[in-house]
Amino acid sequence: MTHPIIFDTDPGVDDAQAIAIALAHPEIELLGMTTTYGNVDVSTATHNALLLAELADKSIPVAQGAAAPLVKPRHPAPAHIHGANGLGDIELPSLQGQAESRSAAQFIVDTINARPGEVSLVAVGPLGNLAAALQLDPTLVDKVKQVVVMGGSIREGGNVTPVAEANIFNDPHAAARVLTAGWPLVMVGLDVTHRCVLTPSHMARIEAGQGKLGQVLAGSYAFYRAFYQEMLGIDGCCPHDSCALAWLVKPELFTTHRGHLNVATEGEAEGQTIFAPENRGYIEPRWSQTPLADVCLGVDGDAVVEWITATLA
Ligand SMILES: [Ca+2]
Repeated sequence: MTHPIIFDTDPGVDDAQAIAIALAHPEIELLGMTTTYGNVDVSTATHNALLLAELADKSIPVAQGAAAPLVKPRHPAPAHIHGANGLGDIELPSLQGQAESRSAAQFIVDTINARPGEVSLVAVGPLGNLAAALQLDPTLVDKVKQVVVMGGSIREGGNVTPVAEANIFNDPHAAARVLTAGWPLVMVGLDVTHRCVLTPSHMARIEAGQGKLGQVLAGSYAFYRAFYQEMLGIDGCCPHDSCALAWLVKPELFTTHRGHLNVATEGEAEGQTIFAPENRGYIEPRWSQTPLADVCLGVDGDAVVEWITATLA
């Protein structure tokens, strides 16, 4: 089965690897990329998305989107994790192509409406573009095939606050709209991405298999790896964004639970994702009133990392 997708992204080191997978995997048809601020400014995200496709000798439409959160002020981009250029501050080749004139949200609306019921939205950055697309065309909830979100955390705790994962924290108001919109949605969060560790030997296989793109992936990985070593004490990286594509193509490697999602938009728990399992009663019904969604809570991490590596080797 082939999966036509729109990839919504803020590249970003782990985004870059996921983009390489979306470009390479025979069962993924990459219809376009939409960009957002997050790991980098949106103009840098757009530049990197275009460049990564060029390095793979592919011509893929890229539409630029959100430059800032819907409501809250923007935090500075995390240059200590992804580098100021989003790709580990390695020297990058020059770019030939340019972005679409359409906005990311309009691109999402047009692309899904052109093939109703067929297109999956895979979102691996802050969720402003998906929120904006929903506002432009609320009927997307019935026309998208599925929405796969890399973001959030249920049991694992957060990575930018004690309870919040970065993509959700970056725009909790957008995330609240997207995660409760009532479209078919699966959340691939830290509960599973932290169980996947891509080691230097996996990366060596990827570098060898990806030509010019492999050099960029390997160079940026080296920078990202230093951060992981310092912060988490592991020799390797969690390939967060690639896990969303692993779910798309190999859902059998994950355990999902169905229930209701809510997002804390303000206060100490800002950006926390709250999961109420289906049919579970609580002292008040308020956590169980949002539409049902699926969340990944378990994964065969070794198999996911092997899938990533084999796709790119
Ligand atoms: Ca990302």
